[in-house]
Amino acid sequence: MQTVILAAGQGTRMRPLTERRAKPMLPVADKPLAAHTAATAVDAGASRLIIVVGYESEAVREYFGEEYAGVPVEYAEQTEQRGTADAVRAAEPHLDDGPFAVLNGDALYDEPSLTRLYESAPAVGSYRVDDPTQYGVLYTDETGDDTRVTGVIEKPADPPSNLINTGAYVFPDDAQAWLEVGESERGELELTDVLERACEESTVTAVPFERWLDVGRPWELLEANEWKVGEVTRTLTGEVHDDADIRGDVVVEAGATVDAGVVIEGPALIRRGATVGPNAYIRGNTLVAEDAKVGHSVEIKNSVLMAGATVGHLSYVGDSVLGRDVNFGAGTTVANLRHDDEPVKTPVKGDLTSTGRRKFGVVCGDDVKTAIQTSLNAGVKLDCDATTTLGEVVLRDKSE
Ligand code: TTP
Repeated sequence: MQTVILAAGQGTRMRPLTERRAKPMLPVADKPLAAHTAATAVDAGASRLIIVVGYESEAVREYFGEEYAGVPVEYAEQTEQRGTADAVRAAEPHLDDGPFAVLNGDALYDEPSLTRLYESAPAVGSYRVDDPTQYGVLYTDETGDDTRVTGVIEKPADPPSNLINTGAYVFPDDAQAWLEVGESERGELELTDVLERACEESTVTAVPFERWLDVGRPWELLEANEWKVGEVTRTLTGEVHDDADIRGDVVVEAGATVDAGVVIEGPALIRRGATVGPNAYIRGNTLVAEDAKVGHSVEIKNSVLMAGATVGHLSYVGDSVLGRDVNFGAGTTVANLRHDDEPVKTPVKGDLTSTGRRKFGVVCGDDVKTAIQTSLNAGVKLDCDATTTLGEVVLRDKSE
């Protein structure tokens, strides 16, 4: 099945992590987010990939090259990010005759569900949630058959079902001619209008997905890593000191070093070139990416340290994302819990938004540097290159 992967978006809700890279290139366990999408698609039956790129596209092209997971890869450039239908229209000249799949390059899917989607064309992946009001919700057949989709509605106050649209589709051949859609209420050219047309012209099946994650906001990058780091199996190929205590499913890649006195509780992934310790404590669901450093008396829990990030000494980092080459001064401490036990909130494009998480720490863009004894409040975001002074208490998002 020819498969279009959408990876041109600007990822504005993911700022500051997407200031210098496309969202699909954010690290999730051992590869970029979109590489999980692509690998799962190939396992499910994708025979060729057409990746739609736009924002920060060079790194995407460089990573995937001309072949990925044994199938050929082509690229379509979407010059202006006008919406998902416009993105597929950019890919249309690359499509052969026949049905085609479309997947979001910023979502994780489980392989058995995606295989069922590919086998059920035309079809849309659905996911059952308790409260669908903030999603695209599927109308299903009025006879009570919830496998036949008859339409879709965005963020309805009164949802017609609790099946939401995962943004994974297999469209019929004819849909290649339906990509010219009008602007939606929010001013975008939307693929859901093409889905509506497919529902009118053919029988579209809703394929229930067992697992699915849309990665749009910073805490969802933590959830993506909880999923994929959670799947690693114990492999200690790197240099692990005899006096280190490695518990459970931990991967220490070749070229990584774990020094004396370190305790690592799995699942955790320590990538090549990274150094941990002496005397550091890494707790579950943590990714320490390439060349990152976790030093003496540092505790890291449920966090992502991107490539080259350094937490040198005497610091605590919990439920946080540290961008590329971030450097935390000694004694930098992250708060990740409110005293009232309410979910931590953080601004997303200016609107204070609940993360839905009781524990959430901080998000640092690339090259942030904190001075010694910095205290960072739960939910705070620091833009790329931001710095703090000695003993600074950061209570709100910081841009410089
Ligand atoms: P969104 O998550 O709606 O958009 P985005 O990735 O730009 O993020 P944000 O809203 O935070 O700015 O997009 C869904 C998928 O479609 C995602 O994989 C990106 C892709 N996309 C395009 O390829 N082109 C586009 O014009 C748009 C809007 C999205």
